[in-house]
Amino acid sequence: MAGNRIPMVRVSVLLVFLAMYLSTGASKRTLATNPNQCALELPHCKTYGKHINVKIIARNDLVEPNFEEEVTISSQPQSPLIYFLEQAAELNGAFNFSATYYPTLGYFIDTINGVRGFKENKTFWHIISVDRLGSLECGSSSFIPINNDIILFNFTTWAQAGFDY
Ligand code: B12
Repeated sequence: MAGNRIPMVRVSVLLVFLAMYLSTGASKRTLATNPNQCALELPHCKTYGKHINVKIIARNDLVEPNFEEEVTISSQPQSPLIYFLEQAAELNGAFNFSATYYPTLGYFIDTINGVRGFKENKTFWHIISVDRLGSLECGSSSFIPINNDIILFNFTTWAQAGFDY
């Protein structure tokens, strides 16, 4: 009797571990069943629901050479503004940007098409919701546009933007 009980205990322990492994979902995350893991997970992480259209305008009337670029991003999942900037750069070779990540605040947009703001002359890329909210009260990682929003990145001075620091 005692000789039979030991293998039974071993089998039970194995079954308990197998059940725990399956319930964590670990078996579903192997490379064999999900070879393109990043591509599959990115849309899931970024999606906030419905698909929207957003127009992005980058305007530099301040330093030479002046420019204005406009990109309309159509039917993309509603997400923070930074995602639409990424899409604008993907869609239009004439639009590019760089940003610095600040913990708790997200991305600060440093340059658009190579034009950079400086503390020394108090210039920056001011973010404005053209037809709805005016000057944004949060940055491109926190602001989530709604359908048909027009977002202007205007290269300007702190004073012109109303920031008298
Ligand atoms: C000074 C300041 C600015 C200056 C920064 C100049 C500089 N390089 O020194 C200027 C005028 C450029 C600025 C711009 C903006 N700002 Co500002 N700014 C501030 C302020 C008053 C003080 C920051 C500071 O000096 N902290 C002290 C230093 C020692 O800490 P720090 O971590 O090194 O500070 C840096 C960051 O705060 C960064 N920074 C400044 N503003 C922003 C905004 C965002 C979104 C990010 C990621 C970083 C960032 O620049 C600071 C200096 O290097 C804060 C309010 C506050 N009391 O914190 C708002 C604040 C941080 N700004 C804010 C906002 C919304 C903006 C803008 C998005 C406004 C706009 N509509 O365009 C833009 C950024 C646009 C872009 N290009 O991405 C919000 C951020 C809210 C949020 N959760 O997203 C704050 C909190 C004000 C608020 N509404 O309450 N800002």
